[in-house]
Amino acid sequence: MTITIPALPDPFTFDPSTTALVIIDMQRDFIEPGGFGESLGNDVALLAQIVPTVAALLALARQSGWFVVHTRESHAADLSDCPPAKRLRGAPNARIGDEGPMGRILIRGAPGNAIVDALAPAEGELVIDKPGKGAFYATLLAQELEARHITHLVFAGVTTEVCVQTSMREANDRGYDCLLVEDATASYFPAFKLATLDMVRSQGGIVGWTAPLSSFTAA
Ligand code: TIU
Repeated sequence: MTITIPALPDPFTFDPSTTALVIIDMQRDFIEPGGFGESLGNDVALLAQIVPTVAALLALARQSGWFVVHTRESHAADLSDCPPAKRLRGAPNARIGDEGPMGRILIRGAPGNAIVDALAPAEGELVIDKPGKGAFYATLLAQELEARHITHLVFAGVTTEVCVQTSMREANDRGYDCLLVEDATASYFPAFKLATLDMVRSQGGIVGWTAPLSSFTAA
């Protein structure tokens, strides 16, 4: 059974049984004070605002039988998967791996690296730890999606122009039809979010589609 929803640049048609919701990096490290996002000098309140919308999207996906994937940007405790080029950029006093108010910054298993409570993964949902900005780089995401015959990906999460856009471009190059939910994604830079939405759907949907959550709830 396929469903068609209003979207840009044109309507988006998908079959729930071959669709996955991919929620990118809704982690305390980006959304709460004291984590990686704030260490880079950002106002994290801009990201916290979308949590209720992402929660509503997650509830809809669970109810509709979509496969659900959560990602976490994270590194091994010994930093063996964190290139020095990544670690040395950003704030000099609070680098990846340094001790912060929520444990070691961006380190797998640290309290700050967890997904926020309101969006906690449920049993049977896939959690992908990713060392890069893209969700496919150095992870098993491609194999996991292929094994489930997934063809369509609905994206949400943070930040729009960094990890969400990188992951969506990786997915687009792998042949997935991708849609970004406009009000379920956020950036520390609102203008970058708007620019990303425009980039994705320009040129006939060069990277994919965008639509608000209301397009799905109406359908
Ligand atoms: N800094 C920033 O905007 N984002 C990241 O570092 N990672 C993600 O987007 N998850």
